[in-house]
Amino acid sequence: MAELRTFHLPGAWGLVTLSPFCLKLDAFLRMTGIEHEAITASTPFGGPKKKAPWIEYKGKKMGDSTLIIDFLKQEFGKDPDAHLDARQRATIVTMQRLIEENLYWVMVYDRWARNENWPRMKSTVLRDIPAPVRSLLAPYARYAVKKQLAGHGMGLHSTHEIESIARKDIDALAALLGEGPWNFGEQPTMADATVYSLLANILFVEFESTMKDMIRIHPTLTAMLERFRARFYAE
Ligand SMILES: N[C@@H](CCC(=O)N[C@@H](CS)C(=O)NCC(=O)O)C(=O)O
Repeated sequence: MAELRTFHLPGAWGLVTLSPFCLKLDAFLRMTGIEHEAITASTPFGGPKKKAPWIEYKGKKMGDSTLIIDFLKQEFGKDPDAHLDARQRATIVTMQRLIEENLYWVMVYDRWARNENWPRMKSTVLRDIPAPVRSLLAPYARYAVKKQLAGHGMGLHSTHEIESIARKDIDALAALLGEGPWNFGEQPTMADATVYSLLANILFVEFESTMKDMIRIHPTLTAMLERFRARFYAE
């Protein structure tokens, strides 16, 4: 058994996981080559914060993708951002907040609140939950996520308003990338991994989302996502 075990939610359509936070951790591990055993969990409830991803390391559990990555950078002395200056690192923090604290919630809205995506949600993200439990849990999970959406505030907006919020964020990510090939020059960093973790979960999946076209109108951004996939997820 590997010393480091990581737990992520199920994947589909070629993505190892349909959770952006889990995908970011997975991408970090691939970029750094840190040895680990990746385990698919059917729900986030085994995590210490009841959210995915989480890790088990030296008998301890730890949750939150960013806290885990910061810990692993220290513990294994591997950091894809080691060569960046303070301003570039600060930019990554601001990009991460935009992606995870704002744009992520538009993805959640698309998957959980749009009726057309609900059957696919049940057969992908929730598919490993045994059928009798799933039929009881699924409507409750949907209700709980809609409550989270309202609590965050994203769920209080009209669809039109949500789309304009998403467009602004995606345009900003495209502008930050510029001509590429990566956000900071010739080498991928956690900026690229973080962008990939969410945008791949919009562009490369079969959930309906108006954000697909918002991404596609930026060929450089789409090319970066394809490049990241080819480099770290060639299988
Ligand atoms: N800040 C956390 C967020 C993790 C998170 O929200 N994960 C989602 C899956 S994408 C989850 O487990 N949600 C379950 C819930 O909120 O009940 C991180 O970076 O790991």
